[in-house]
Amino acid sequence: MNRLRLFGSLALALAVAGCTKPSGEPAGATAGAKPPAIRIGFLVKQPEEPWFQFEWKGADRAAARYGFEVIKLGVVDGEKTMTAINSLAAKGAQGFVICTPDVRLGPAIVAQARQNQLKVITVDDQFVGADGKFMTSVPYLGMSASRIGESVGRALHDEMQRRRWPAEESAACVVTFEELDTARQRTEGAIAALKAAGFPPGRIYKTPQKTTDVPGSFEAANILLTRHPAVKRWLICALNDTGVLGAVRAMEGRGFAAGDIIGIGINGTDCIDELRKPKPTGFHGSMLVSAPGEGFRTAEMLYLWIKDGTMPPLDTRTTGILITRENFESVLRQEGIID
Ligand code: FCA
Repeated sequence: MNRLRLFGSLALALAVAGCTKPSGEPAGATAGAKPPAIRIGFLVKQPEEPWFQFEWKGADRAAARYGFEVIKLGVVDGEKTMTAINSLAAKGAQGFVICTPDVRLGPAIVAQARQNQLKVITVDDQFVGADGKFMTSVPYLGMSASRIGESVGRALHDEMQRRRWPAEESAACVVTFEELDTARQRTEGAIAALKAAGFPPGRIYKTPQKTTDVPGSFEAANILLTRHPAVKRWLICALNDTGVLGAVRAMEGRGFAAGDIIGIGINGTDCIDELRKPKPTGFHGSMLVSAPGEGFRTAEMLYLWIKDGTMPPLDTRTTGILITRENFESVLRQEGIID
């Protein structure tokens, strides 16, 4: 099956407005002169996270297909981001795709890009302007966060019913990171679907993670477990796989058996080792979205924008499918995520 099939079949260009100024000007080409080689940056906030490594893989595939160069850089904070943009310009790049370490850096990133005549596409985390609103003039590709979150909530409830858990002994641990919109939309979606399925709203507990890594969600879940010692069985959701993994580890640390935990993540890329463990853990599954597909598509859009002046759609959303221990190997293989 075609590698980028999930992405291809599920990606949906929602809105293309024609009125917006591109965030960079076309690289100048003098009549008769050979056009400069196309070189783009692909900047990500958490280069250690498999999700972003798979996005890079997808960008590399686009580069191999079209014959351009990708410079991959981790940008863990604002300072690194600004340095990276300057270094891309110095290397002769004409644009970059970015998942920013902080969405509020949007205006500064756009200004720096303009100064260096670089085009910008955002992936995953949409820029927020000084007015607190999304910067919808910068092309964005990311998850249909609410819908994916709702699918998580429904899948949690289905699995709980399959296991015949009594609602009065169960609760939902929702590890949140609400300062990031896509994260908030995902966890709110999960909560809404749980409520719609009939899960008692008073047994849905949010707990904020300070950092979006395993230690951050481990700590958040531990605080919740201390507050609710009477709960016997837990559902878990979070912004991504990593958020759920930390909470699963916290529950294991408190003696909960795998059968008394149902954790469902988002990404599908950061739980592969977990799903491969010979014995099932409380990490039940994940909503897989194609990271290579997102990397390929954004790099391709940027390349065509630079080469032909084709303005990318301003808002493209992707959706996902549930993977569990039963189907993950075959689905991830089809996606080109594992060999
Ligand atoms: C955010 C998260 C990542 C991934 C991405 C699509 O950037 O931090 O793990 O879910 O959205």
